[in-house]
Amino acid sequence: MPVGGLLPLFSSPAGGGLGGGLGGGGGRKVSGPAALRLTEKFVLLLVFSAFITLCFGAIFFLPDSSKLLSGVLFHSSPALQPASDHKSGPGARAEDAAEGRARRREEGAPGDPEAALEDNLARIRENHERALREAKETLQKLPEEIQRDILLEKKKVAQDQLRDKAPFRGLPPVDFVPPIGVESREPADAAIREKRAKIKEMMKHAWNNYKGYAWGLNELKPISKGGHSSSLFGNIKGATIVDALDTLFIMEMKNEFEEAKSWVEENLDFNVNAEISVFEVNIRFVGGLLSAYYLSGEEIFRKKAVELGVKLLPAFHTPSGIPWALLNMKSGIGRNWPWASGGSSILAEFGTLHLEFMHLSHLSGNPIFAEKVMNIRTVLNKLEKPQGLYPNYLNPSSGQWGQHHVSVGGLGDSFYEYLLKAWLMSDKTDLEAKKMYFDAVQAIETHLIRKSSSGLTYIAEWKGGLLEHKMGHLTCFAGGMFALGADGAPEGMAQHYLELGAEIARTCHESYNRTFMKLGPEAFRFDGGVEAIATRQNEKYYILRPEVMETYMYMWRLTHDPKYRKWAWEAVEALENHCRVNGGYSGLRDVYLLHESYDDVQQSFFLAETLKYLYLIFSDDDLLPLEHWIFNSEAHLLPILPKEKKEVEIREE
Ligand code: DMJ
Repeated sequence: MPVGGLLPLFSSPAGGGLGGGLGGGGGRKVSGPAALRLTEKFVLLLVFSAFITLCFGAIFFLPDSSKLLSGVLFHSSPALQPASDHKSGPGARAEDAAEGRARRREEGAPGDPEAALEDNLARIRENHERALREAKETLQKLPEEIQRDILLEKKKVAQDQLRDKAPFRGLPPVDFVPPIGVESREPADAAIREKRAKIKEMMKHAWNNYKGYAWGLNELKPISKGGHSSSLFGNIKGATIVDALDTLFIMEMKNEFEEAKSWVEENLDFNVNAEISVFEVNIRFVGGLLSAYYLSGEEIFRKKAVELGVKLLPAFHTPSGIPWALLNMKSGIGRNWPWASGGSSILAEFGTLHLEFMHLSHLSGNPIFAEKVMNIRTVLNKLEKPQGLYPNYLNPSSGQWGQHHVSVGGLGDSFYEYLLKAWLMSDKTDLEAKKMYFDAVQAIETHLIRKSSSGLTYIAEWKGGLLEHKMGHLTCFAGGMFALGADGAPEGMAQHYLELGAEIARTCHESYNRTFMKLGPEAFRFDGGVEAIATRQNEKYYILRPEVMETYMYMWRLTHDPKYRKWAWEAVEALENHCRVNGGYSGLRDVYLLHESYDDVQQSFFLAETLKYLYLIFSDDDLLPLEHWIFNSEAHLLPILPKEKKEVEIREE
């Protein structure tokens, strides 16, 4: 159908004006110049809208221009180069920069601004052409056809919804498998015993204050002594309770665990009319409930986990099956963060559902959860990856990448973690996940990992081919990840990955050590003459994050190098000196200040992760052995599914 078919007013009986060209004659009678001006205005409006759409497209697909400069101007050197290769002294920085640029040109990629620009232009052209093609196709459709398409789409979504709901009339009985390594012996060494007891006391302080001032609410405000609610959970309540369950269990705080369980039984309600973050609710609530079930065998946790999993299914009702970031739990309507590149979903969000969803299928006997996350993988595997890297943004409607930003920190981090852990959790049978993980890590090493002038290894961020020499606190989890994956590394690479983990741990320790409070900033930089230091005011805060303790925990377990216990204890002292207040533990606004400026939030992940990892560092290895347990991204425990049990049981209807 030609465009004119949609615009009957274009043709005049005289065949003049725009109508002669577009309408092909025979159209409705036009009464005069005023009407003609109206049609002209309409056409102009259409053209103008198309133009604006294209401009917006260009903005979304162009890399951040301020970062173009930083990528070109700042030096970096490959992390694999030995530290001694790095010159010190005043001339070193400029030479390094020149070497860096030459090397990037040889590689023909990430740092070459011309190639990157060319690349970006080609991508913009391609995107514009696609947008134009799609617009033309839509314009060529009859209104009835468009309406039919909409109805079909609606029907498909409704069918999907029905299908997702249908099988959940009840849970099949399962035999609870007693958990391995949950009864902990007291450490033999008295000094270690004392330290572990201190960490348990910290947990009591955090829990009792939450209980006293914010019971049943999501988080505690330890300074103002009240509840703190975050929009991440909509109006689901009790984030701290669900997040803390397994820490209470392994610390043998039995009474507290029982009161938490009763709260879940009586109050945890998912019938809420509010928008939640699918990722956050999954890692904290689904993960926390699954973990509590696997540790205690209490049916209520399995029931609640599956009930919540079902509520999350409508998030996957997108054309590609890549889930929305945000979901209204009542209406089942999803959307993405408004700031995310052109309506994209976020890699670290949709990529951090796999472990929990595989267990939901395992515990419910229903394959639907596993199908949803396996489809994410299928979509990812079909896409071409720039330089082998995974961009942080993926559009759920087109199934195409958004902005080419890559990060092992915020927006990307736990996607990589879940690839590795999917393989481990499958009892090493999920070879696809293993391949995806090691391929991704190889690309990350080539394009993102660098060594500073003084020899600190760091993981930079990649924006449209250019590097930003900044590492987030979140990125510090990667030390533990590299070490955990070392065992399955390609031949001859195991030691290398263990060392890489150790180097990242050292860099993150430096980021703590170079502050006044001895707690790390949100992000630290390796440019403008600084190393492992935050230079921007809005990156100097510490919100009780766990990633550095997480890496120390894996490094301790895998190497038993005493420095990890020493570093962990430094952090305990810093938390006690600067974050502990009468009403619990608070985050800090600036870790470089001489006096505490509190943010007045006790994050639920402080109880779920930070204190749990610290406790494990001062426990024997037979408490939650790594051969039997996987920690989800919120440090919740999921057992490895033994080979013979890994198949999802399909329930007879
Ligand atoms: C936690 O909620 C999880 O570890 C998540 O994967 C990243 N951010 C926080 C802690 O910093």
